Amino acid sequence: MVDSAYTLFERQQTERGIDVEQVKEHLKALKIETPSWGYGDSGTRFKVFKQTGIPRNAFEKLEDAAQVHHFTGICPSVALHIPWDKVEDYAQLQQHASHLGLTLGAINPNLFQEDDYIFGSLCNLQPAIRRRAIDHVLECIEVARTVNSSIISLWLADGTNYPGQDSIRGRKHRLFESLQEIYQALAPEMRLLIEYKFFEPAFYHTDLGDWGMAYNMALKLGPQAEVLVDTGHHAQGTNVEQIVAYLLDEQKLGGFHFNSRKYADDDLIVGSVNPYELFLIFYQIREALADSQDAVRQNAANIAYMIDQSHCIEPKIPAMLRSVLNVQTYYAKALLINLAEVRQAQEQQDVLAAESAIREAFEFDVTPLLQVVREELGVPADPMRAYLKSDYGQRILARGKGGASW
Ligand code: PSV
Ligand code: MN
Ligand code: MN
Repeated sequence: MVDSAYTLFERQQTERGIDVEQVKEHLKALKIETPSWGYGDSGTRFKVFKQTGIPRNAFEKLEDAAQVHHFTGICPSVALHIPWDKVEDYAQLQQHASHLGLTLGAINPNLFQEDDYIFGSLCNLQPAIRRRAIDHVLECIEVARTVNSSIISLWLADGTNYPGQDSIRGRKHRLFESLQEIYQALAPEMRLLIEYKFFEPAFYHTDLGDWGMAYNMALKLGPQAEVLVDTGHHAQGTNVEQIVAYLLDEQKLGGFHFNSRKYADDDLIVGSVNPYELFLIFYQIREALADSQDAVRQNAANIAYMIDQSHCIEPKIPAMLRSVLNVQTYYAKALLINLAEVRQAQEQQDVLAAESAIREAFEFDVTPLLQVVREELGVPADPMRAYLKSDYGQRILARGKGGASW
């Protein structure tokens, strides 16, 4: 059944001029990092919902993440958030990860949950508070060294709520100074990913409010600093794929935090609200992977794909599986875009043909392709069904209620 569906798919795509073997190689190379905080209890600012079976510590979060990797084969690393995942001995945590077949990925310093940070962290007017924030990031760089991670992923809650509350330019200068000290502490193989968000928790102005501000900081800091695009962090109607294309062209796209949004930073399952946007983001990446400039191709090949979602009404592991499978699906569809056909239509300024060449790829059913790729990766053809049939979800209920939050 799978075979005949795949044979048909392969023939159909080959006739369209798509190299299916190459598509499969790209799909096998895709790695998506899942966030430790996606396995903990979470909620909204109104309520944290406690589920039964939630990991009680960072070690158990890794055990849940290992399930996602076990059933998909494409999630070998886990992002940590410090101090949410604070442990006595990070080398021991790394060993635990390695026993589970995982590595530890991006280290996310937390600069938003201390009373001291009420008026900001790296941008704070008070030198002592900036010092505290910088020291925390430096500590995270040490954690990264210990666990062999090469990514520090920085998001700031810094901003103001009222005009005049603080000097916007003054804060910009303080931010750059703080970042410079952090940048200098990076090991040569490390990358500093700078994440932006246009609002929340600050509502009047945010110190890193958009990609331009993050880009400006990254550019001035140097080649080890890049921009992180969290898909939920944009105003309604923003053309996120244009930002992706622009950053790729400047070789400053560090990574993604995938999620879906409807109104604000909702952190819904990626691909659940606007799958076409996700597909169009991958179209830009796909095009960059085939660029004539080495540097652009290299940037496209080194993007850190990460999920940033804290599911509050969904069961955690299936929600993470759904997210990963959605990313894989829309990447697969983007790989079916015939770039030569698009280029030809562009040269002829045939708007409808160009749009059609993009949309056509989106409309194919990639299930047979993904089933074959998964078979070749040695994972179940239907990871969600296989996980639900396993007894893992039942077994973890013994952990009881009251696990770790975020
Ligand atoms: C902030 O909204 C954010 O996207 C940052 O990446 C944080 O580290 C993360 O969410 C926390 O969930
Ligand atoms: Mn994020
Ligand atoms: Mn966010």
